[in-house]
Amino acid sequence: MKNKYLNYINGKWVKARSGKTLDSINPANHDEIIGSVPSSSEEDVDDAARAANEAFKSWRLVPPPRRGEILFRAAELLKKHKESLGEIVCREMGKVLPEALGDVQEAIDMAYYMAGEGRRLSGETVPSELPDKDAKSVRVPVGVFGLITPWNFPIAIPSWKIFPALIAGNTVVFKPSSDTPVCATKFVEVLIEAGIPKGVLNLVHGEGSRVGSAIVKHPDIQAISFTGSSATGIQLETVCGSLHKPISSETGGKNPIIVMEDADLNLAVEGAVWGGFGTTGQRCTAASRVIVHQAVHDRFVKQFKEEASRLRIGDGLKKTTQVGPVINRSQYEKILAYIDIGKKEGAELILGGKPYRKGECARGSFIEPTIFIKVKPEMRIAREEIFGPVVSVLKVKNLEEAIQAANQVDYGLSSAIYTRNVNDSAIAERDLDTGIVYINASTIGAEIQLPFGGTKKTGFGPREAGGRGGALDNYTKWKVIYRDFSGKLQKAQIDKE
Ligand code: UN1
Repeated sequence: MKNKYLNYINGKWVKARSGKTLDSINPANHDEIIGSVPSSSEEDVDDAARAANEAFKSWRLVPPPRRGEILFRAAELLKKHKESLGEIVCREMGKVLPEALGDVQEAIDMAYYMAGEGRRLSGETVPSELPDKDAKSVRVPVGVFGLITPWNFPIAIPSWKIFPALIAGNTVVFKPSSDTPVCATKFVEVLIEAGIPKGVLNLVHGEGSRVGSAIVKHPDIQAISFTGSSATGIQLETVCGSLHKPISSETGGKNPIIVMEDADLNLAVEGAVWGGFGTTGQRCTAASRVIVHQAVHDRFVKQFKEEASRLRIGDGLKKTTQVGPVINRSQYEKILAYIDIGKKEGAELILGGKPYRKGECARGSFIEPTIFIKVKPEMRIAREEIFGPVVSVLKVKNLEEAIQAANQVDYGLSSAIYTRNVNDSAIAERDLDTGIVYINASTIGAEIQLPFGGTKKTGFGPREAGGRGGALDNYTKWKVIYRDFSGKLQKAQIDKE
């Protein structure tokens, strides 16, 4: 018997109007169906958008500290359900259990953080240039937000969007990835238990091409936040542009680790292995390039290959596993195609490069950790996002060349430098053109209290996470209020005496 999950619209669990469903499968074992969910269409999005629009009328008036109490309860409940949520993340998305628990933890952190924002949400109070008049700016909600999320952080990324949207007084139509719909449903169940009123949070499952585009075009949905591929991001940005609809998108990355000649090599190798092969390379922040100073290149490569070759591949639920499967068949094909491209471009494959089919792994989509050396900056494997366990190593002469190679891509999410030289670290911090820079730490593992996002084709619009300068700017708009209590007509800029 397969578990059947539903949409959540206007406070009720409902099927798609068409009655159609989609199956979600375990990437570690394609025979295991995690559950079926509605395959929704425009009419389901319409129901959700209407409900969200109606609920906005009262939710916007709930004092933010009261909204914060609901988020605080959500945090406590997420803590309580952490193990079971982690397990479902592991089974449906494939990441290893400790990372799956980290995914849930990121949502817990975000819930507490945004709960606190309920008592801050501050604007400015400034003096007026005229007597008996005051002036202030306040943050107001935008309205109904369409939130479209990916499969690689199936709990964390929805939390980055849903919690700031709700604390600010918006209502939501949430469309999770069709690869991880059960995680999203379990997450929404917890939020309902925390007391989110009906219509405030609506969940609509289905294919991105259908449901995602219906959300973006719906006239009752005032703004969009999207995380996913660059190609889809650009498509959605184009549609939103033509509709004059704000969108923030967080898309690709091609994140470099620079290893200088004076680096702690053991630490750099550990960072490269964790950043390159953690989450099977399926993070936007994954360290898919390592740029190594020629003086330590050969030693680094030898050690990196040794460490990576020891990684244990398998089902993420097994305690010994370090690298899980890749999400689905089409990503599997895409990653293998990139490995082929790398070989044809003349890079040297020194590790992996093949599907991994030992024992039970034959039933899932597993690929060996793969390392290419002699990669040149202009090669496609050095420029394009692969989103799998494939790392390209580039050799450089000095810091200047390293930074140039690091910046020579269309993306700019995160970057890292391993060095003991304080001046080199300062130069890297200044010149690396990415939204996040790590010094002596890998490219993954951003914390929620600071803005997350990047430069160039990595993103568009305000950043995710963080408070001011990040998520709050995305989910609120400014209103400025002047109050004149002089009882007479006063003219700004003109009444100078
Ligand atoms: C992503 O891959 O889209 O910084 C998000 C990190 C995680 C989030 C990654 N906290 O690696």
